Amino acid sequence: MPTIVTIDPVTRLEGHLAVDVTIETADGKQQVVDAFISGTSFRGFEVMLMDRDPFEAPHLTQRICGVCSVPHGVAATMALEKAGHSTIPENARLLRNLVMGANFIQSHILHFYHLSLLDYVGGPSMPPWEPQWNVDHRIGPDDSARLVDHYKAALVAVRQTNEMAALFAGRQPHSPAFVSGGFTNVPTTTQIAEFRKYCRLITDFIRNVYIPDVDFVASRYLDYSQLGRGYGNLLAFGGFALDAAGEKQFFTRGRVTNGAKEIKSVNPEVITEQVTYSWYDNGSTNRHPSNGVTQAVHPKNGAYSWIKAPRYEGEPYETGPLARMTIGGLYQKGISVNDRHKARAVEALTIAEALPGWLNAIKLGEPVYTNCAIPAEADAIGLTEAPRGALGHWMKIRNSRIAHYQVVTPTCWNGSPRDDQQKPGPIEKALVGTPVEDSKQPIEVLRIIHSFDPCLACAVHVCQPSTSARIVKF
Ligand code: NFE
Ligand code: MG
Repeated sequence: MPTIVTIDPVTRLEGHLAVDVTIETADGKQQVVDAFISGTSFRGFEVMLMDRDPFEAPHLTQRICGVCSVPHGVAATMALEKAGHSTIPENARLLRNLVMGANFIQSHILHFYHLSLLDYVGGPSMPPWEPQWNVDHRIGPDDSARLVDHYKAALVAVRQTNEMAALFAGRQPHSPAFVSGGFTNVPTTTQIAEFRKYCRLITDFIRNVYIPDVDFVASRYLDYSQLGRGYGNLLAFGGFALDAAGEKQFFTRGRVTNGAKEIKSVNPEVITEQVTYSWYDNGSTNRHPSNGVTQAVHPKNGAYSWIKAPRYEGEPYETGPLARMTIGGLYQKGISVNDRHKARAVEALTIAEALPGWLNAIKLGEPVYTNCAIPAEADAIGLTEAPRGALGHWMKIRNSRIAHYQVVTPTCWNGSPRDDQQKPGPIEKALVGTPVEDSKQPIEVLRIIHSFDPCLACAVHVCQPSTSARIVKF
């Protein structure tokens, strides 16, 4: 007899997510046979942007999130600069990369220590370590105590990465420095020297604490190198521009299908968002984002999420550090829970090691801004990478106002519900086949969901209020 277990909210992620998993017993073992991921809050930024001055797009879209605001600023300014046929100065490109690099690192450290580690390690008898499920924690008291210390050290590291980004960005999150045409801050020798100091501290932390901790936890949970694979489809738009036109990117654009070795090209024209199972008007399903519509319909028969279902040529794709590192040839092991954590840590180090080069390339006294005249009419697109994966902004300008704006975030890809063909989203698929020891405390489900680092809205951290999952049907 199948059991449907609901976890609502799934905590230790950004925003509001719920999951229903169907658990069945096969060969004497319980396992997940189906999963439904639901984004439970409506934000409506795309609607809010309508009829605004296009110049506001980087500032408003950064408010989508408190963790990944920087890439939204980058995507929106890229779109505006495409509209204005404007090429930003070298210094602006470098400053954007430096701020976005610090932003990625803070997100990755925060994710491992503050959002994921509690799935694997028992901590002191106090929040946020309690209340906690009584599950298979395979790490002994001494190692747990060390990891709890690192949890605290990681709070400092996260603060440092935010301070580091704010040196150039003015503040974090939601920087006013991201403007079409460049950057508002003129860097000084003091800022550069300070940023360099933070680089050293953070690189040390990633190399000597974060990566060893990821390896250590994985060594105790080796079965998670086989769990949570999903479709094996990986997608990256590419990010961190290496030239003025943004043609060359530090993280490359590409696509992998079904875990194959071949890196395929990406054609953004074949992306659509499907809404049969989302609380949006069915008439708007399967549209390219340049033509997409955000028309909320709630309640709606069969729908179960506020997330739309982005698809590439009709297929679901996982996006994020594992996709980027695999596509860039920087990580080539597998696709699993442990691989996602490791690829994220490898990416943090890769970025930390790139930062000094970008810092050294800044030319003091050279411009950070060039005028970018936005035309009265334009169709524009900004594709980049955010910590959680491929990010796209599609904009139409008419009569000098925003006439259309669609954002497809990484978690739309990863956390999407069924599409028009009933094909589950990547996290839903990754959950299927997962063995579950105790359906009242399905920690395995949380470990898989957290490995994707989902973000459904801005940061809300809540303690799991009850000690068991809610079983809603038998
Ligand atoms: Ni709110 Fe984000 C990232 C974007 S959402 S954290 O990374 O875009 O998936
Ligand atoms: Mg959208």
